[in-house]
Amino acid sequence: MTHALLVIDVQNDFCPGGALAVAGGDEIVAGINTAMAGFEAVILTQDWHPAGHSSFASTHDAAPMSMTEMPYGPQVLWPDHCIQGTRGAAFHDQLHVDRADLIIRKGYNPAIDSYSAFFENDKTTPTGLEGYLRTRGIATLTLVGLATDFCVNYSAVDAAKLGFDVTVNMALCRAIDFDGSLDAAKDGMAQAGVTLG
Ligand code: VGL
Ligand code: ZN
Repeated sequence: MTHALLVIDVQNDFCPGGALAVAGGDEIVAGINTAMAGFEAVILTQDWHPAGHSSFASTHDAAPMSMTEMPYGPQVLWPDHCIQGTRGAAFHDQLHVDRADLIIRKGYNPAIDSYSAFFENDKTTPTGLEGYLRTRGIATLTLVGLATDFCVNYSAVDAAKLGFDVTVNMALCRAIDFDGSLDAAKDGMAQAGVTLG
């Protein structure tokens, strides 16, 4: 059975100095590179927004980190980040990108944010990752990356709901931890049957 490492959004904008910096985001890169050797498959995700994306506070003349109501439900409004083709959207320079079998981009739909590697935030539009994993015979996933409470959390919960055997290696993740989001994410992942390692 093939065991894959799913590396979530280890991009410059989520590292110190970036537009949506996660504290210690760069500290996990060396450990992720080392961990890659233990997996038959390595898959990277890349947050990849067009300029003026609907998840950006600037698009709504709103304050960053405020909430809005989208047709698909509540949505945090973020600072502009991971704009397609920019340095902020690029992977951290030290990440072993060459080891990846697949790089899957998400968040490119202007009207829908996409935290999860599997479904956009409307919870119905698929990214195609499920089909890729199933056709490769991958049933077991370990997740690492940024941010624990958003894209790692949503990806892990969706993967578990889809029937994958899911572990999140918490030592190789860092969180935004905004308004209790980290505790809520841990509870949600545990409830969904995700192993927090
Ligand atoms: C993320 C907020 C907005 C993440 C992406 O990678 O966790 N968070 N876009
Ligand atoms: Zn984003």
